[in-house]
Amino acid sequence: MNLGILAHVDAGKTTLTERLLYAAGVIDTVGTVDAGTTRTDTLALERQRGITIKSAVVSFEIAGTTVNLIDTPGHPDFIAEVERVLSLLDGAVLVISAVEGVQPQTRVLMRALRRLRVPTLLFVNKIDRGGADPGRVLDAIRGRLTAAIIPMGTADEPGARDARFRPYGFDDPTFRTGLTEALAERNDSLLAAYVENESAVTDGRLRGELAAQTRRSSVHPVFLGSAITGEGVAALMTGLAELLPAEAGDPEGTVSGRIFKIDRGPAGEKIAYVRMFAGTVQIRQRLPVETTTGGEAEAKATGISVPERGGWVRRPHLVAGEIGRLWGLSGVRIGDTIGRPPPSGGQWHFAPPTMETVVAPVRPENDGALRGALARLAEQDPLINVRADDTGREISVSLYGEVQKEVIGATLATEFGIDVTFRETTIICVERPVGRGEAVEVLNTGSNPFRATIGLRVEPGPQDSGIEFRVGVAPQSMPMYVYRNADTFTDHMAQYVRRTLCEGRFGWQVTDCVVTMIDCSYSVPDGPPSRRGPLSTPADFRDLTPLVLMRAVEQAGTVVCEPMLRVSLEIPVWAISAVLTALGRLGAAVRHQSLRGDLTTIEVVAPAARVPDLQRRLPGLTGGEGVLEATLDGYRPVRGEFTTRPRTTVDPRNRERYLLSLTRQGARE
Ligand SMILES: Nc1nc2c(ncn2[C@@H]2O[C@H](COP(=O)(O)OP(=O)(O)OP(=O)(O)O)[C@@H](O)[C@H]2O)c(=O)[nH]1
Ligand SMILES: [Mg+2]
Repeated sequence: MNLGILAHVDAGKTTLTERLLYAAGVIDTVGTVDAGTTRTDTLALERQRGITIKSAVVSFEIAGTTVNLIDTPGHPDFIAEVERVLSLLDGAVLVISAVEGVQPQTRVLMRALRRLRVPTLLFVNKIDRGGADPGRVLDAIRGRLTAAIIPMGTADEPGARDARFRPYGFDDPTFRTGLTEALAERNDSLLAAYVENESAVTDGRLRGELAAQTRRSSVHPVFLGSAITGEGVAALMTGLAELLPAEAGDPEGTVSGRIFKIDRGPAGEKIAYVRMFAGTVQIRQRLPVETTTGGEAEAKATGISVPERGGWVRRPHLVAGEIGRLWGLSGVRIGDTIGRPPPSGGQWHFAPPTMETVVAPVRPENDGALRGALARLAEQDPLINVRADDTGREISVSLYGEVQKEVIGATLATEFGIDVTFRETTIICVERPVGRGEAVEVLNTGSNPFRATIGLRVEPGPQDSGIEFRVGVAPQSMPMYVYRNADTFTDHMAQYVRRTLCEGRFGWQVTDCVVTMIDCSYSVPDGPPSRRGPLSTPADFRDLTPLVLMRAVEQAGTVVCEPMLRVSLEIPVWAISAVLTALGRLGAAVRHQSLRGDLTTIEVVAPAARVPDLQRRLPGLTGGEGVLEATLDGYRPVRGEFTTRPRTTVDPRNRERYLLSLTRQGARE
């Protein structure tokens, strides 16, 4: 079972992981985050800061099932780490603090887990801490996360060091009735049996139905406890074994796996972490690899290891259902697939970074080394997206926030020996088409440098829909002899389109649009005169697409939109009026306000560009007591002036894009 532990920062994921390893007999002393001795926070930076930065895999056994647990970071700056593991999970535990309750990131994560239908148990942690209030937290879960929860017990003496978790028994009439009703709501035959004769519904049936509905992600059982004292952890473990699915997949099937993490070994060798969905990989076996940019290659694993009892052990093979480390796949990147593409994945689950910053070496002679080091970091975190401007002199990286920026700086200094400075942080905008645009380049005509006919139409799509690519031409007009079938041709065209739309009229990603292929033809030596000529190649379609598409985009026109953040502020009551005045000046709209004790929570939506300013002023306005948390709320057309982004020339992630932009320029001239 591949199990993710997810939560808002500091809810206790790493501490809970440590407890689970201890309870499973893998370790005999419990490490702590505060002393920097846990099994999953192994980076020096994680230990210094007491936060998780990278996802880590550890494994243990419960009741004969091997559990690969993935401890993830909760800080929103490291959401990319969660992004990559989401599509690998058989199940998840979402941890919620019994003191802080439902927090902004809790909602972001639960939304993604429910959208992907990942079977999820909730764990209300820290019942031992002063201020713990499980009743209020359960209400908040129902109100703000999901009403489909089944509390599996209650806490005695919450807020005291010896707080206890008391599981409900099936003989407890209140629990039994509540459970039966909740399950019957989603199962008509159970409902009929219940209405007919309540006492005829057996414990076995209820248990089976609870597991079935949890596995379908229709309901979420809630456990309570304390990762520090270990209370409630045994009950959670039983819940993991009984309620979450553990299906291995078919080891005899066609090989299918996804690479979700890249590390470097002590000698700089590349280590790829793969989740196998089907088939078996043998050491030194040739493996077909499909890259995220549409390329295909063959690779051979020269070494394999799997997690076992808190460490990693070497093995000659890796089978369906397992997570493993592969050595020897030198060309692979995160997101690449091995063998047949797995059923899910590929799409984004969370919002992309909204900021970027220019990085420069303190000593100019380190410039080359810095570029190399950033390329390495981008390999481990594709969302860092290293770009260079037109002149190739300035390098910038995309960012989720200030903490990530500090971590990048510290990593460059300690791992690569390069001191850097960060110049101004700016926001990353997007472009949306405002109208409809069409362009066609016809084969064998003067303006067309390539052997293909391509016609494309661009029109606005629904908000937050991303890029949708449709084909509006008949299969017989597609170059099947190179692309095997219509689906492969469509997939490749979609990739060319997506790549082109990385930079719109003003240099920003074009999004929320529908692109339709309205014309298509290719040339063949023995074709009719209009189509006669050397055989068209995929390169013709790849290189002509940006030319045609950019003309269609020009015609459609685009508007630059800036990221808006939903900001949650927790401030002392006495500071309300000063904070509201400051918010008004920032152009922030108040969405929600609530009071708890002498603290007020205010939720506002404000332009991302203004939030750092608010963050700087908050301590002054609240006597240092204010807390600010922000999540992306979408994009809005910029009012007034907007910035044009310099075009990419060198992007270590995607050299092809560079070549394409040259083709584009050359063709225009
Ligand atoms: N009292 C109490 N403190 C806890 C409990 N669980 C965790 N903590 C403390 O909460 C802090 C954060 O714990 P972590 O385990 O690092 O939390 P995390 O969710 O892994 O944090 P990130 O990975 O940085 O998002 C540490 O100081 C822990 O000692 C608990 O059950 N009770
Ligand atoms: Mg952690």
